[in-house]
Amino acid sequence: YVPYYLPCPEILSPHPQPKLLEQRPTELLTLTPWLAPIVSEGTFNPELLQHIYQPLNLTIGLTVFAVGKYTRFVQHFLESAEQFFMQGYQVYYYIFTNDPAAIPRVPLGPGRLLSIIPIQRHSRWEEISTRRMETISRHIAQRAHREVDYLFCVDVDMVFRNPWGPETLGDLVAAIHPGYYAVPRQQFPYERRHISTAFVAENEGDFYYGGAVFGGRVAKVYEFTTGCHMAILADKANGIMAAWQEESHLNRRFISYKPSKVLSPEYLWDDRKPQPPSLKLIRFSTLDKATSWLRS
Ligand code: 5GW
Ligand code: MN
Repeated sequence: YVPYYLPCPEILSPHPQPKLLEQRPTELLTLTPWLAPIVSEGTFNPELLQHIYQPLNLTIGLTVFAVGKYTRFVQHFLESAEQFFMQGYQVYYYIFTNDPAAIPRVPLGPGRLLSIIPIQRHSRWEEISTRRMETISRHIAQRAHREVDYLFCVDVDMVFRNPWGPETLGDLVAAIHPGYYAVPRQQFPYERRHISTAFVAENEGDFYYGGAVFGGRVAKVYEFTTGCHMAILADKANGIMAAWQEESHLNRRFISYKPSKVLSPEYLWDDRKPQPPSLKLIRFSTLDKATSWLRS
């Protein structure tokens, strides 16, 4: 349990007054209809948040998968995370890989730990991208629930470009997909077949979330990943693979179990897209990888 306001002297130090009647801090929506904050640059005061969260002595876990050729992304990913991810907090990296010897030794800052966890290599790529929920769920039950307070689960083919801090912490956190933030929900690439457990009707859906970033308090991430895994298993039993595999199940689940915090596409961007003026600070972004070449 994280108390929101601590009576520490620093939060009494001067900071700008919040203005109830002033113009909006950003062009983006800042609150969902279920009253979850939508986090983007301008909506929070980093110094104030640091004063609130630093004394809580939290440990933040970060899982990534690096299977097969994707081990080559680890170096850049980790170096950028060392620079920008939860700077000043205790961080526990968990790297799941079929090839531990291929994981480079990146020097880590104080309070930061890394664990390499061997996993099997699956031949079909659909398998790789439907095993993450199961693997994370099991890992939390076996280990991570004791080691971290919050856990983020992200793609490895990405880099941090600007600070990612305690503004991202919440019970259950989703990130808006960079490809669909301006698209009507009828056009979201949800699973549309009724026979799948990931089915979403035309008149359902809030935001289209990316499968490359989710997280929250570790117990909530356990419930979330276990639920997604069960739904994937049910589909498998019926011989079905959802349109966008785990991302389809993640999106289905976030409709029924709303995230308590939503990250704007600043936290899940794609460098192949031009940065729109509504996004002030790109913090975490997909590398322009030669997809076809990597997947061959
Ligand atoms: C390989 C081919 C096709 C799809 C996925 C993979 C793959 C993914 C792989 O061979 N090895 C691997 O470690 N992954 C993990 O799954 C990486 O952490 C990767 O970031 C994540 C999601 O796969 P991506 O990044 O290829 O998916 P998109 O939707 O971001 O392109
Ligand atoms: Mn990716």
